[in-house]
Amino acid sequence: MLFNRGMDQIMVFRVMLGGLLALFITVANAGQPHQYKLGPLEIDTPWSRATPGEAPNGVIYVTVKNTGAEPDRLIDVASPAADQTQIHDMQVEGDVSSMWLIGELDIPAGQTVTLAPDHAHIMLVGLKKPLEVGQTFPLTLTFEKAGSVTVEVTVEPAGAMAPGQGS
Ligand SMILES: [Cu+2]
Repeated sequence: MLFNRGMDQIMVFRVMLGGLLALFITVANAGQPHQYKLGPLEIDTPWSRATPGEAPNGVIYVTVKNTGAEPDRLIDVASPAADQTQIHDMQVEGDVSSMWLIGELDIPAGQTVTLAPDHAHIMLVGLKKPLEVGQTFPLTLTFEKAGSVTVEVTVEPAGAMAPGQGS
């Protein structure tokens, strides 16, 4: 009996240790660059911005570098965070910014395409719940030639202009 109780305590200790370790890993990951490789494509640090409670839409930014000799094309984006996930381009003229849906985005050979504030972006239309700082959610990117990859998007503060500012 004493022996069994001792084992139980060891198990409890192990579970607690595991929990602490998981917490540490989560904190250590915040603000760190996340890089993914898909054939010749290098996908760098997908990030998003926190949204106020009522905001219907969110945004995702990411950098895609094509290290290959062939052009590729982003043809589909998907995320469980919203009803629809779309590729948008945008333009700023004076005080007026406008954005519109584009079906696909060219990733030319040997070039880096950056989705960033005031540029092309991925739009989360109809958020299922508000995006909170430090939270992560999945995004699946599908390219015409390289295929699909699911990446982790980290939510930065609402006004962030680059990833890693929220930590
Ligand atoms: Cu948009």
